[in-house]
Order: sequence, then structure tokens, then C-alpha cells
Amino acid sequence: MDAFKGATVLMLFAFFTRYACCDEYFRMGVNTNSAEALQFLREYDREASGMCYRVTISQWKFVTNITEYNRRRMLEELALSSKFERLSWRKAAAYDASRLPDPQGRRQLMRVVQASRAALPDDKFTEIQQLITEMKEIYNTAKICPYGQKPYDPHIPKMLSNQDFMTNQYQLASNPYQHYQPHQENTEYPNYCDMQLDPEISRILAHSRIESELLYVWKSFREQTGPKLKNRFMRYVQLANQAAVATGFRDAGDQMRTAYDDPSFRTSAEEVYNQVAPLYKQLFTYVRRRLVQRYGEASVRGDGPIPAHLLGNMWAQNWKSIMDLVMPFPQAPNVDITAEMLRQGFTPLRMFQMAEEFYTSLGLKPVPPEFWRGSMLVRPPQRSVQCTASAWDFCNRIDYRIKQCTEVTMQDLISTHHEMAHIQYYLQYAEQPQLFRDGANPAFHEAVANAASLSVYNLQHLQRLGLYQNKTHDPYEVSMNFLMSMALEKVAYLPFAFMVDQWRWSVFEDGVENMNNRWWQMKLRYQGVIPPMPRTESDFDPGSKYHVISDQEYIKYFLATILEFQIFEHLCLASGHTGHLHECDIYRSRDAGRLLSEIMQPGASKPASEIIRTMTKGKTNKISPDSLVRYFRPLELWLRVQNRDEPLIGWSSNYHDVALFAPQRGSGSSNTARVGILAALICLTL
Ligand code: X8Z
Ligand code: ZN
Repeated sequence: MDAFKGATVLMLFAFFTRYACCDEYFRMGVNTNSAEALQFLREYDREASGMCYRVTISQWKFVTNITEYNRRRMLEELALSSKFERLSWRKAAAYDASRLPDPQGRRQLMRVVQASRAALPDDKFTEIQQLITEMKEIYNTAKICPYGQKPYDPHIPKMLSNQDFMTNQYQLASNPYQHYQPHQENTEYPNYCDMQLDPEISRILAHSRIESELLYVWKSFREQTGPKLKNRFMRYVQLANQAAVATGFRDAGDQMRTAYDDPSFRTSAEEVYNQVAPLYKQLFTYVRRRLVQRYGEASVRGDGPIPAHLLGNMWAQNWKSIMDLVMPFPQAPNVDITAEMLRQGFTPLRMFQMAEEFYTSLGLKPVPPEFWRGSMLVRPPQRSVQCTASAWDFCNRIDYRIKQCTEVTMQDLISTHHEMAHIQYYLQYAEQPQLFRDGANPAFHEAVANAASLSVYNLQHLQRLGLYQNKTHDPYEVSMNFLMSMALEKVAYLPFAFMVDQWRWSVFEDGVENMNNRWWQMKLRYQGVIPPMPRTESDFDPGSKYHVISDQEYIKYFLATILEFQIFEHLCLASGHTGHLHECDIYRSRDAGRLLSEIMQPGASKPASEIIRTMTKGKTNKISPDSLVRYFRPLELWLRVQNRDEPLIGWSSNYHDVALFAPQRGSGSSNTARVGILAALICLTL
């Protein structure tokens, strides 16, 4: 999932002029001595790599062994690196990057300048960092009581492992406790209200089909996050905007968008969204029909938006958990090789060796011995760890590690290949200076890792590995089931991934009034999703999404999902694949490997547009959704047939939908008319 980079956030201020780059303006210094600037960059590279190593080691120690001591050590290192970064930022700020004749040096200096909040005075800089830390802490410690709040019962079933879930050895929720076991330290406690988002709450949303239970966890998690975060978030918005303006940007959203080197970035992203929206609406319409069949018209209107708690996920962003409700051909299998992996005696180590062999089969690099010595590939017994899978670059060109609590499941096999792709990216750009050891833009790391995974979660590849065989079922039906499971993960995700930063940018741009209302307006407009219960401005539902309160941009996930298919298609072309895109496997293709290496090696030293131009052999320099649409074309045709009798492809919202979150002013007909106009506008923009 995660590509973990050491804390190398850098900054600037001092004697400013205005510098125009790609129609974006930010402030630069007046020192035009280029020899001095290059000397600064050389020193910076050495010191920043060292600092990054120390911080990353301290973070690794903490997340793989959560103790108070390790937390303190990590915070100390972070404080030191913060100091170093502010100092470096001031030095960098003194130069006028536009006057540097060396384009690579110019690019490095600009990278130091752009993303920074160091234009803030010391107290405000510390305050915003503190706020973000507090918000993460509140989020990470949010807990809810089990549904029904029964007192502790020692006979409740054990909590199931991921493996149990993947092998379908679970029941749908007839017993609200079946997903849940109290955390170990709390087993004596009579009222164990310690269910966390991951894994307990997420599992209920994924596996329960009891509407009241889904509603309960949906609502309770928001109660435990939003209201506690709202005031802090509003102050964070204020400070982030101040930092952006002081650095020469219009607002914090404007500053975030500079990472994409594209003056018309907003329009470009919107165009991409518009091209995938028709496919999303076909999927949406088909899924809604199945939900109506499961939950009834009283819960889901036949031509309306879908209530957010029924889609298998806290944010309705990934629908793969409701595959059981929407499977195109229930008599054909949903491809899952977990049982076969267990039968063949797979181990986590073997899964990683297999992933390494996938990349070396393309002619790419093996991982160094330090990887095998240092990584945490399974959950260690008797110590507390953070289990989210991540790939780590320790900034010293030697140490690369993965942290993953691997279980023998198909999902973890895919995740293993995904994380190993991040490591491969690190290895490929290792010779770049520290400031360029990164993706070409923020979407690239995830896109490359997912593109490789598309070749792994793929019937042809699984067959080649001897993990899947279809002797009895209609291949067309198996293919449709496969494409549906991919669509529930990728296509369903697109409008969510698009809307999060639309909302965030609107808050940075227009202020914090009616934030919750605007969140739901966008959820409705892009996703066609409504809250399952009334919301007001004392709720703060965006706060239920970690990336919002932890200051992590989100549009990169939208673009990464588009770009992964574009990269995948070009790798497939290089490998000589003909036929359906979803059937392409690049395994053992040296030509695909060479192209992948060309994409990864430059890191961030070149603009993303140049890398895309190379990748597409000059056809385009833009991120394009054509490959994604092509990949899902067979499913889209099938969906069109399924939806032929539907009154509406997409959704229309009525007064009641909008009244769930729009502020109610006045009363009677004027109010009805006002909300009616809003609803009409929403429909028009679909
Ligand atoms: O945040 C993540 C990963 C780290 S890159 C855990 N993801 C996004 C999310 O959870 O919303 C992966 C999918 C999108
Ligand atoms: Zn990742």
C-alpha cells in the first residue's frame, strides 16, 4: 500500500522576488550566484540523506516495536530534522532558482521551495505541526462499543483472522459479536468499548449484511472522530493558507497542486474524471439494483443515490466486499487462490521470494541482502506493531525494507508484489540525488506498484504459477466475475478519490463555512452517495477519512488509479501482448522490464509529462483514462445489457436526499423550493 519515505520535507524564506513558473507564482530569493547555489545543493544532498536515514530508522523502530521509549526517540529525531529543514529552507530561499543555468539544479532548488510551510513564523509552524499530530492521535485512538453494547461474554466467538475471511470461513452477521474479540488487555473489562477502525469496524462494514448494524458502526465512528477534530481542522486550514500565501500561492490547495507541474491541473483532472464517469454510472446502476434486491426499496430507491453504509466500506470508496451481492455469475467462481496457496504449503517468505522473482524475470533488480535481514514480513509475537503494509527507503542506498504482517492469502500475495514494486522503484532511482528519489509526480509510486499488481492478479498469471485452473466453468463467466471484482475496487473508487480534494480545495479556497454540507454535496454529485441519517454542521464527516485530517493530499490516488492502467497497457504492448487487456501478463518479458525501468529510473528528476511521453513512444504526454476504459470494456458491455431496462443510468436526487445534509432555513414551500433548486442543479451537473 504505502511507499514510506523518510521525512524530507523542505522549505524556504528571506529576500523574495516573484518567480513565474508554468503560470504559478511563488517567491524566490535574489542571490544569483549559481556556483554557491550548486555548492549548497551538494551539501544539502549529503546532510539531508543522513538526516533522512536517522529519522527513518527511528520511525521504523517505533512502528515495529511500539513502546514509549521508541516513540520518544522518534519524536526527538523528528524535532532535529524539523530544525535542519527550516535551516536549509532559509538558505535555499536566498537563491533565485530561475537564474541557475543548470536545469537539474534549478529543479532541485524549486523542490525545496514549493511544498514548504516554513514561510510561517516559528510559533505558527510549530502550531500547525502540533495540530496535525493531535488530529492523527485522536483519529488513531477512536474506539466504539460493539453493536448492542452487551456486557462481556467470555463465550463470544474468537475474532477471525484475515485468512479465515479470505477462505470464506465466516458467516454473515447473524451474531453481532462474531467479528469481534476484545483487545487482549481488556478481556476482564465488563463493557469493552474498544473496537477500532482497523480491523473490527472495517470488517463489520465489509461482512455484515444487517442494516441496523451497518448504520450503527457508520454513525458511531463518525461520532468518535468528527466533532473532536472539527475545531482543530479549522485552525489547520487557517495556518496552511497563511503558509501558502506567505510562500506566494493563492491558498494551500494551490500550493498542493504545484507538485503536478501542470498550470491547468484542475481542468486536466476534471476532464479525466468526466471520461470515466459514464463507466462508473453503469456500475453504480447495476449495483444499486442488486442492493434494492437485498435491502428493499424502503432502504434504496430504484433511481436514487445509494445510502453510504451499504457499500462495504466506511467511506463507500471500495466496494469489493459486496461482491457476494453483485456477482455477475454466482454459479461460476470468484477467483480466489487462497485455498490453493494453503494446499501448496505457501509461506510468507515464499510469497516474497516469488514477488522478487517476478521483477527479476523482467530483467529488473533483485533486492539486496539487507532487505532480507531487516524487513518485518510477519507479525512478530509478543510485541505491539503497526501492521499496515509499507515499503521503506532508508535514504542510504543500502537499506530497503518491507513491513507487512503477511498471511497466506491471495490478497497478501498481491500486496507483496505491490510493496516489492515500491522497493524496485527505490532501487531504480537510487543513483539520483536525494531530492529526486521520488516518483515523477505524487501519483507515480502507487501507479507503478498497482500496474505491476495488475499482471499478478490476473487469471493468466495465476495459471502460469500453477495456482489456478479452470476446467469446469465457462471462461466468459469467470472473466466477468473477475472484471466485476476489479471494477468494485478500481472503478467504484474513482469518484471518491476525485471528490476528496475537490472538497479540500474548496475549503482552502472558500473557507470553512458549511464544510459538512459541502462534503455531502460532493459525495452526492460525484459518487451518488447519501448519508444514511441526517447530518448537520456539528458533524464533521470528512474527519472520518484519515488523509483529510493528516494533511495528506488525495488526488494522487485518483490519478494513480488512472495511470496504473495506462502504464500497464504500455508494458503489455512492449511485451507483445495482443487481445484483451485484462488478460495480459508481463511476467518474463524483458522488453516490458526495460520500459518499466525507463519509467522508474529518472525518479523525480524529469517532469511526469516527459516520462509519459517516453512511455507512450511520443503519443501523448498526459495521463489518459483510455487504458482503464479499454480494460473494463467487456464488463461495460455486459453492464449495459443488465441495465437496459433501468429507468435511469446514474441517479437523481430529490428533496429528501438533499434535506439529509443541507441546512434547513425558513420553512414551508420556500424551503422546499430552495432545496428543490439545489437538487435540480445537482442532477444537471451529473
Ligand atoms: O492510503 C492508502 C494506503 C497507503 S498509500 C494505505 N490508500 C488509500 C486509502 O486508503 O484511502 C491505498 C488506497 C487508497
Ligand atoms: Zn503502495
